[in-house]
Amino acid sequence: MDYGLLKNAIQNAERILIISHVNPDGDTLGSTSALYQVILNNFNKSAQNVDMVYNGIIPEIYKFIPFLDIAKSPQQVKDQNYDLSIAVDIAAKDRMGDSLPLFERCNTRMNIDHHKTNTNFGTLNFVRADACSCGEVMLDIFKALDLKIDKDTACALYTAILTDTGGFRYENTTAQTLFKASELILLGANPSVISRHCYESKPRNMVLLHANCMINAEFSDNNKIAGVCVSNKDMEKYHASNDYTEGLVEELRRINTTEVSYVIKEVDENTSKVSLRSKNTDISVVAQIFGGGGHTFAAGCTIRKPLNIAKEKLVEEIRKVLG
Ligand SMILES: [Mn+2]
Repeated sequence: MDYGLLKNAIQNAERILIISHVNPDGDTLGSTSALYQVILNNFNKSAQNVDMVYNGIIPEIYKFIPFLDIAKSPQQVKDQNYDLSIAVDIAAKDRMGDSLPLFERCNTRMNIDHHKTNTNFGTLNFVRADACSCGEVMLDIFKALDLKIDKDTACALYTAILTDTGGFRYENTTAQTLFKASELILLGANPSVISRHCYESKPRNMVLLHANCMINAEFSDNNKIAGVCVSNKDMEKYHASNDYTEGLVEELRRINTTEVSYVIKEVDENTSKVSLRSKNTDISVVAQIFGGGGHTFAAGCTIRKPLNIAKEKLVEEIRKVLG
C-alpha cells in the first residue's frame, strides 16, 4: 500500500474534512480524532482548515476521546468547501449519512477502512481487511510515514483498537493487535482509564433497557438464533438515546447456545435497522442480501419493512446460512 499517496494528498490539500460513520462507535471516533491530531501535529495546517464531522449522536461513553468536543455536525459544515475528504471506518458510502454530499464534493476522496465488504468508493483507497480496526490501519500509516504520535493520539487509537476487538476478545485480536496496543500504552495511552470510559460508564437507563430487551428476547432453532426487537415505544419508556441499544447484540451472542444473534430496531413504521453477530457463521452475507455489509462475524443492514415483517425475513435468511 502506497502511503506516500496519502501523505501527498494531505500535503497538497488546503482544506480537509474527516468523516466518521453513522451511529458512531469507538473505532470510527477514535480513528477520526487520531487522524485529525496527526494532521495538525505533523503537517503545516491551521486548525481552521481541518474539520471532523460526526453523523448522529456521539455516545456519552466516547466523549472522553480527545478533540471530539470540536467535531461538527454535517449541518454545521454544509456550506464549507474542502478539497480533500477522508472517510474513516466506512464500509459503504451510505454509512456517511448526511455527510455524503460533503464527501462527494471534494476532488480527492480518501477511504481508510478495514471492512472486507468495503466497495473502494474513494479516489484513494486504503482498505486493509487484515486489520482488527481502522485504528490499527491508522497506526500503521502514521508509523510508515514516521509521523509524531503524542499521548492524546495514542489514547484515541487505543480506544479504537480496544472497542473494535471487544476488549481484545474477538477473533480479530492477533499478536499484532496486542503489540500495537502495547506500543500505544508506551506512547501514553492509559488502559484502565480508557476501559472504564468504554465499559464501566453506562447510563442506568441503558442497562434497564437491556434488561427489558433480554426478558423479551426470542430464541429459535434450538436456541441457535437469539434476537430482540426494539420498538420506539421501548426506547421512549427508558428515555433512550439512539446508542442505548449498543452492546445488546453481543450480550445475546454471549449465551452458550447462541450461534447467531440479532437486534432489530424500529426506525419508523416502514424501516428497521439490523445488527447481526455470530460465533462461527459468515453473517456478512445475510447483511448483504438486504443491502448492508460488514465483517464475517459482525454485520448490519437496514430493511425497509415494519419491525415484525423485517424480523421474519431476517430470521428466514439466517436459517439459510445456518443450513
Ligand atoms: Mn471498525
